[in-house]
Amino acid sequence: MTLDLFDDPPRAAREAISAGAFVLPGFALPFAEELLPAVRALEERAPFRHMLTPGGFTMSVALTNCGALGWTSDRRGYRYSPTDPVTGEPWPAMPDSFTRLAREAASAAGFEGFAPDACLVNCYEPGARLSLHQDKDERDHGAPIVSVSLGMPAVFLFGGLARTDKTVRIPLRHGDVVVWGGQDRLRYHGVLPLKDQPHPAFGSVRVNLTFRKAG
Ligand code: MD3
Ligand code: FE
Repeated sequence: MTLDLFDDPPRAAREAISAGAFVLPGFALPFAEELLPAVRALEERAPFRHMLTPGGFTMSVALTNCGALGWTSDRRGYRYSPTDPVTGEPWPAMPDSFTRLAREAASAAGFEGFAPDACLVNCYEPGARLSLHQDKDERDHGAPIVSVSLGMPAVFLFGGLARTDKTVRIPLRHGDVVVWGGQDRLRYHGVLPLKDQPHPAFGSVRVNLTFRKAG
């Protein structure tokens, strides 16, 4: 573990959760100033919406996308699509600040040359949660996934390759980045219901950027 001496209290610069999963505490903080306006501009063109699961439930997390491909869900299933079903337009391009952050974070975790083509943006209000699931709709399971937490803190659940495997809880704060690759890419994971702990800039929301190579 490498200590970041500029942090007060000091936190590890990079913490391994398992062989292919790393938390980079505060890695996104130097980008935060650019990220909030970029999210605002994105939601103007592709608003956050609550999608329907194939089972007929409305997700408590609202989401949108940017990049060449966007993740969508409806009664017919989950898939990646080049267009936003709400507007009929292509998803907005991935802002440069997003692409740079994802690439640098992947590299800091040992995955060189990460070039995401999809950024799923999740928006959590108090009480919203994400139940245990696997991310397996992407074609390239060899590429890592980079997740950036902004706004209110959350507790992330990190499980195993079977839904019933025990989970560990990982608290994530504004600016934390998590990178998953290798075998850990297909682990079950989720987010506990969010508590209302307003963030000075984001208010009572948590925004999570998830970068993937989907196509
Ligand atoms: C762990 N989002 O959008 S970060 C999702 O905080 C999603 O909004 C969560 O799970 C969030 O699908 C968690 C992203 C994440 C993505 C893939 C993973 C975590 C992962 C794959 C394996 C283990
Ligand atoms: Fe996921």
